[in-house]
Amino acid sequence: MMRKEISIIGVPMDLGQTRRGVDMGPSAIRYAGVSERLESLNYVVHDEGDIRVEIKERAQSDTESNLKNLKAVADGNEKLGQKVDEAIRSNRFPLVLGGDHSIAIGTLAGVSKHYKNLGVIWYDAHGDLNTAETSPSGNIHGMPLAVSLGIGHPTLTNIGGYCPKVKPENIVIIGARSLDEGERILIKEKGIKVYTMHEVDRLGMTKVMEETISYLKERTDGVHLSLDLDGLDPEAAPGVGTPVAGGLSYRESHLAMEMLSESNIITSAEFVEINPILDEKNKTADVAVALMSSLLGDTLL
Ligand code: HAR
Ligand code: MN
Ligand code: MN
Ligand code: MN
Repeated sequence: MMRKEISIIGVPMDLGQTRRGVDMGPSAIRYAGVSERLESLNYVVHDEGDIRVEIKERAQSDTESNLKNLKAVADGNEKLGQKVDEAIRSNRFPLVLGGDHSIAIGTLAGVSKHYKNLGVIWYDAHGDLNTAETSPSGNIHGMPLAVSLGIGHPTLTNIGGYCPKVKPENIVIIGARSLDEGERILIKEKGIKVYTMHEVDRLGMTKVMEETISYLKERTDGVHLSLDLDGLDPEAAPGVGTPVAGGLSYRESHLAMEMLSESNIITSAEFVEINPILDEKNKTADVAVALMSSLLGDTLL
């Protein structure tokens, strides 16, 4: 069910990884005209501004694990969770602008308490299913999906005061093409549904989305879309910190958003990992806004 009012929540978070610039994502998306675009689709748009996030210079890493900037990432996500929760209570559709993907921890903390069986579509080149133990980097943006399953450091899994946020059978990953060993094991162990690029090539995006939608419709009472721009091919979305070749095209991504719009299953969304410093004339933010617009019912693209 699509709400008529939208809360835009910016999260200038760059502490879940090490490249500078992704904290400017919300600003770039606003500059690309997100509010105007959604207003033209007849939504009432409330831009709630940005969540306060600690600056990198003042953040500190965990002393007992490899988790970078642990406390500051947790604090930002705690605040985000509360803001998202408030938006839903006000009957608004939460549209969260990242920021690196660690912010999905907070978004899901806010969304998930409103649904018995929240579904999650993870549109991403990566699985983001690492833990401190399996992570090759210690970057928390490679961990949010595991954290939401209740797997990871308690400082992260307990954000929002409850754990877990999602069940493995309610998750669908789309676009994966860079999975670490520990992530593969977790996917198998938990039976998480994954459409890697291989499956997208084989089945085509139409079939992938038809299957995803009917799978989630059967078992969930709300679906969150977590869209990492690096799920798209670097040619379509160059402004990301961890680009991986061979990704989803601009057209495939629009088709996916349009099918989600028609299905009416999406109840919240976030668009993450846009790094304006690495971008080409705000191309990636422009793509993000075009995809948001398709997701929310624009049939012109
Ligand atoms: N899997 C790698 C890690 O854990 C890379 C994660 C890449 N980051 C993202 N997330 N952009 O999707 O470090
Ligand atoms: Mn990601
Ligand atoms: Mn990614
Ligand atoms: Mn179209």
